[in-house]
Order: sequence, then C-alpha cells, then structure tokens
Amino acid sequence: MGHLIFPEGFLWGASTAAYQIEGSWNKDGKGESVWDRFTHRKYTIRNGESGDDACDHYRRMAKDVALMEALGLKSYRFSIAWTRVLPEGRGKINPKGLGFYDRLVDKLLEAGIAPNTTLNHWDFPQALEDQGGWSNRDSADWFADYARVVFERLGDRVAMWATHNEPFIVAFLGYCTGDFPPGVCDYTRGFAAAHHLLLGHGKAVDVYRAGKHRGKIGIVLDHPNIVPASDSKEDRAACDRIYYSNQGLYFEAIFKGRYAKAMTDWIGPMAPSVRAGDMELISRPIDFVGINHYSTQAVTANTRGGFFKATKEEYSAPGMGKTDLAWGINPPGLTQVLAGIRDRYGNPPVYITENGCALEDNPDAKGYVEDWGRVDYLRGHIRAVHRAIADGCDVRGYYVWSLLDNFEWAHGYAPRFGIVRTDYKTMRRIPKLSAHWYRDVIAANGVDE
Ligand code: IFM
Repeated sequence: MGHLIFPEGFLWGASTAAYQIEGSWNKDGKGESVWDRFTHRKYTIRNGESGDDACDHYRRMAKDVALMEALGLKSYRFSIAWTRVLPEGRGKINPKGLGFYDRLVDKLLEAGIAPNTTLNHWDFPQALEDQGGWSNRDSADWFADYARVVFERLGDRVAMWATHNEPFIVAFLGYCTGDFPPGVCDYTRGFAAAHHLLLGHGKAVDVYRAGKHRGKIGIVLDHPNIVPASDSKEDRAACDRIYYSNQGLYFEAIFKGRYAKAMTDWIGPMAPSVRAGDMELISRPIDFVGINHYSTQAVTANTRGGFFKATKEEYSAPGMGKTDLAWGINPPGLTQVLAGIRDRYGNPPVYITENGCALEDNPDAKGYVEDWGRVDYLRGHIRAVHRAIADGCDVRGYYVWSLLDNFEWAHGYAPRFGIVRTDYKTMRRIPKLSAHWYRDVIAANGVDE
C-alpha cells in the first residue's frame, strides 16, 4: 500500500470551541452569553443539558495541552469566549478571563503547537443581545472593539486568527429559524444579522492590519457539498437559491464584494440594508479561508419546502452509511467543495478547520474506544483533501473536529465527535483508536492510499 504524502509544512490540527469545552460558565468574572441564557431555558436543549461544566477545560487547560502535545498536533484551533474578556460585551476588561487565553497561548507555544484562534464561535454577550444583537448594525463596531482588545494582548503570539466561525449558523439558526440563540424567527432580522456579521468581520480585519500584527487573518465558513438532486431546471434553481442565500452569501460578499442575484431576487424586501462602502469593507483581502465540512446534501425543489421552497437531503456514497446525527458520509464531496472554491473564488489559501463525525462510542471497561468508523471517515476525507491538492487547490492544513467529545449545542452531550473520549463523570480524557491513528498520520505527514 502506498502513502499519500502532503506538502511540507502542511498544518495538522484539532479544533474545539469555548462554549463546548470550557465550562466554568460564571467563574472568575465571566459574563453571561446568549448560549448561557438559552441553555438555561426549558426545552431548548436535549435532556436539558448545558455547557455550564462542559469538559471543564477552563480548569484542566494545562493537561489538555499536554494531551495535544502527546498527539503530535502542529496546531490547535480554539475560540475565545467574548464574555470572559468583556463580561458586558464592551467596556470593562476582565483581566482573569483574558489571562486565561494568554496562558493557553503560552502553553501551546511551549509545546510547539501553533495557536489558531477564533474570535466568535457563537457565544455572543447577552448584554449586547439585549440591544438587538447581531441584527443591530452597531454589533459590527462592538465586535471590532472586542477584537482590538484581544489582538492587543495576544497578537504578538497567535499565528492564525479567524473573525467568525460559521456566521451562517449564527444568522440563520439564531435569527431566521430560532433553533439556536437568541431564538428569533424573523428572516428580515436574519439577513440583517448576516450583513452585520460580515461588516464586523471586515472591521476586525482592518483593526488587525492597522495593528501590524505578524500573523494571518481570515474567517471560517461552513461548507457542505450542496448539489441539485437531479438535473431538472427546478432542482438546479432550488440549489442556487439555497447556496447563494446560505453559504454562498458569505463567499460572494467576501470574495466578490456582492450579494448574488439568485439571493436578492428571492429574498426581495428582506434583503439587508447595504450602505455605501459596506461591500468594500466586507471584501477586504484576507489571508485564508477556513472550511468546515461534514457532508453532502442533495437539494430538491419543493413547494412545501419553507422559505426557500426546497428540501435538503443528506447523501451518502454507496455503502457508507450515516453518522450518529444522520449526516451522510461522502468523502469525494470534500474534493468537490474545494474545487468549487478554487474555480469560483480565485483559489484562495484554504484550511479545513473542521471535519469529523459523531459516532456512538462503545467503551471497554477501561473507557477505551475502538472507533474504526471514525478512522474510516477521517481517512476518506484526508484522502479527498490530498486529491484536491493534486488538482491544484491551495489547501494548507486540516483540523479534526474535535479534539474532545464535547457539548454539541442543541443535541447536548449525546453525540460524540472527539478523537479523545471525555468521561463526563470523572472528566478523564481517554484517547480513542482514532487519536492514535491520527498521531501516526501527523508523524508521517500522510495517509495510506
Ligand atoms: O460542533 C459544531 C461546531 O461548533 C461548529 N461546526 C460543526 C460542529 C459539529 O456540529
């Protein structure tokens, strides 16, 4: 069996997010976030769970970094809880909160692991939500001010920054469908939130450049492989509606400085109010785009398919099955996504900032999990990345989602995405088979053919 070797310097990592792993939701001066408020309401989260304790990473950070070092990670992607740094979202800085991330960055560097830091992985300050949240245009400035505080403290050491993680999820699930906080169901507010998230992104990029920091800055966008279910005109049009109003909304704005006609024609008066200069700000050059990819979805035109008159169905390659969240498994879909970004958006540098699967764990008496299913999933997708590079896509790194089993938002703790098992009773971390396998991939800088 041959080996598919990656380019020298390819960045292998693992990802997490603050709310999903830190716990200590109200410790050391941290303020309340929208996720704190939402999870503390009845009937919002499976089994009434919350990230109050999560994986207790806030208190176990040093040991978690030692674990990453043992796995040979070259980079670790984490997010900052805005309300640890600025409990009210703006104004007074909380030194203990900022100090936590300062220590985390130092520990990572001591271990030879490059920090990759996301400023917004959804846990927006509740105090600012009370003023309209992302649907208030001022949110763009609140975000840029927060970014400045963090850049000034960590900008000398952090190599890679992302402004937002998956802004589509924040705007769409938060303000259009109400599945996620703040639980609003209003498409007009949702499209306004999308525009303000993008404005905040552009402003934060400007703040970063003005500070003359040495690292790179970009954004992380979710990108399933969205394909029409058939070649019919109707399905292709439905697929365009979905793509350009969901993921494509962000790609088009950032890389082309526009919202696509397929979106504006469809949403009509719900379109965000765009002022002179907005699109120039939003489309400031960035150093990379992070792609979070999990599955392929086939789109069918459907007059009963909600606002977009379309339904999406998870697609699995023959014999591949589904994950624990009923997401399809189709590794070639990742190659297709990367080719699409190359062709549509000028082949920007790309990092796969999340890829992984939730699978049921069957631990033995010692808590060890032989997760062959996860190994297969990861191997297939890593091969797909290699294929994309061979096809000329500028892919520079790959991060597994996730380092640890953690709080999977509205699904609570049931879905396990980690390559390391979290025993929530004892908080013990137990590397699964996939963690050992991934360590070998990193060491070899490649995967078997
Ligand atoms: O857990 C999430 C993460 O926070 C964002 N991207 C998708 C993951 C799996 O659902």
